[in-house]
Amino acid sequence: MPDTTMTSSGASLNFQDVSEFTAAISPRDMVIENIQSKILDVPTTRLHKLSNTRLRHQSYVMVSVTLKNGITGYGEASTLGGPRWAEESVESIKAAIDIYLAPVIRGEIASGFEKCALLMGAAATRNYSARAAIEAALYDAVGKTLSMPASALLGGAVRQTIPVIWALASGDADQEIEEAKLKLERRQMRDFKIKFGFLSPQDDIARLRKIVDALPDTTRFVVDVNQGWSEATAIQYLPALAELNVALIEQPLPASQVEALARVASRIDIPVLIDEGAFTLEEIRRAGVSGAGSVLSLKLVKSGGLMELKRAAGVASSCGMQLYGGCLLESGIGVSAHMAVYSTLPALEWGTEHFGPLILQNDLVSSGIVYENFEIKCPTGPGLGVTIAQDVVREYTRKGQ
Ligand code: MUC
Ligand code: MG
Repeated sequence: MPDTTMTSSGASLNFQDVSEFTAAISPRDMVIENIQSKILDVPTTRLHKLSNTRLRHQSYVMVSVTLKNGITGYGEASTLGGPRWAEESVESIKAAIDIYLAPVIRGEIASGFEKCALLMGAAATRNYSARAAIEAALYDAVGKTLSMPASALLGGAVRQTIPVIWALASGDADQEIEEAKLKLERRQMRDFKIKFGFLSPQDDIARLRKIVDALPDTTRFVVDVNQGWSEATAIQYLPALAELNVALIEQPLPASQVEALARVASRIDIPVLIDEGAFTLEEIRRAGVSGAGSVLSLKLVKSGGLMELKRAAGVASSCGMQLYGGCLLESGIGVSAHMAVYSTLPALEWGTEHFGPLILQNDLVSSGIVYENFEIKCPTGPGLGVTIAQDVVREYTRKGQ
């Protein structure tokens, strides 16, 4: 029987619509039946160097979650050069998923995102990448079931595209200039992140100067030291970066040195982008309140899930921090999970750096990720909105796992 109720604003709610809807899709159809994980090693187009690691291939754990209704959702955990950027490795991620996380959510209803997150958090502390990969797969499966994009389940998209930057990280300035010019010519990226810390500060600055001189005056540069400097080195060399008009200095000091980073931030004219130094909501608040970072790099590897990533953005904003859509060289699967969140944030002042699919010799998705006019389009299809390239996945799946 139709039951129509008026709201305080005068709009009518027709409960018959709701019951028809629930009759069509019962939560019981979304019971999690099967969770699989596999390690993939995907070759990159060139050597990618960071202060503390380097890579010629990028490793992932791909997760698939199959529901009672037969629908499968996919998620991905990404690592950079082994357990170096963070403590998780693909091997530890796969073990955490198979042994500790999958058993606690099997039999749960996939759309119970919060409950699943609580169960996973209780089963494994930290292990953020592993937990985020599963949660992404849940959003993909539920979105596909309801024919809705994951962003709609996260509050709804408020932007359709996001400006995207590219990282120059070979250490060879001539190669990096050529690479940057190609990105500009193809209208893929016009701003660049320069990875520092694997050369001496003097050599890194000479390299940067050469790149700055060769690119248009309008180019915006972010310098990421990946924890490679001490406070003294930062005080000595950051003025040279300010002279080169660097827009953001990312994580110059070790992650734990929040007070020292706050001292550095108070002396320089470049905003500090905090990355490895702030994973949890408490760490973000501490960084924001102490002045150690005026911009936060958001990443699933630090938050452990899509909902928590939204909360991270909220906490940072509440401390007056601006937001930067960080990455860990994800394939199109991980990119789409980040985009689902980034597209819904009230503010994302610095755009994103999700260039991962373009540095892989082959992306793990065959459709859904589009770079155009220096921006990345936020996927709009059901779930994460991407199609898995099953042949590519087969080719790069690690043997004997
Ligand atoms: C990082 O530290 O920001 C993102 C781009 C890149 O080259 O490295 C990553 C991780
Ligand atoms: Mg970084």
